[in-house]
Amino acid sequence: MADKKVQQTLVLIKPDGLVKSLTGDILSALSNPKRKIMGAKIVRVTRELAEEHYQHLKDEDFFDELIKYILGEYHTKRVLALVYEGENAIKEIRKIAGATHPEEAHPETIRGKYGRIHSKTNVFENVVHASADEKDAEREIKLWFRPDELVHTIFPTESKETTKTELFWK
Ligand code: DAT
Ligand code: MG
Repeated sequence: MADKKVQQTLVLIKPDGLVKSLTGDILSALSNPKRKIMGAKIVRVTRELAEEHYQHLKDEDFFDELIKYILGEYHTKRVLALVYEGENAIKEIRKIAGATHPEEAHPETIRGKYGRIHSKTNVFENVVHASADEKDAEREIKLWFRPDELVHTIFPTESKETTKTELFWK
C-alpha cells in the first residue's frame, strides 16, 4: 500500500513533562503494538544541542526563552529522548501530540491535556516534541542519537577510527 510507509521519528518529553511526572501517560498515549521504540535515553541538554535542534526558530522573539525552557531552567534539567518506528509514525505521533499552541491543541491530545503558555515568557510549554516531517525526523534523530544508541536505524552508517577518550565504570 503506497500510503503506508515505515518511518522513524524523534519524540522528546520536555522538562515540563518530566517535572510534572507525565512520562507514563505520554508513553501510554504513544503506545501501539505496531509502533516500536528504537532508542531511549535521558539527556542533560547542552546549549549547543538546544540551539541546533531549534535552529529554524533562531530569529523569533521567543528563541532565547525557548532555549531556556528546553534546557530545563524552569523545570528540571532533563529531557527524555525517544525514537519511534512504525507505519506513518511521523504523522500519527504528531496527531497524538497535538497542535503547537496548547490552546489550539485538541483536549484529547498530549499538548491539549497538559500544555500551557507560560504567563511571563509566553513560551508554549507544550510537554512534548515530535518531528514534523521526514526531513526533520532524519536531522533530529541524527542530532540526538548516535547510531549505536538505536536498536537499528533506517539511515546509512559508516565506521570511523577515533582517538576519543571514553568513560568506563571503575
Ligand atoms: P512544533 O513543536 O509543533 O513542531 P515549532 O517547531 O514551530 O512547533 O516550534 C517549536 C517550539 O517552539 C514549540 O513546540 C513551542 C515553541 N513555540 C513555537 N511557536 C511559538 C510562539 N509563537 N510563541 C511561543 N513559543 C512558541
Ligand atoms: Mg517543529
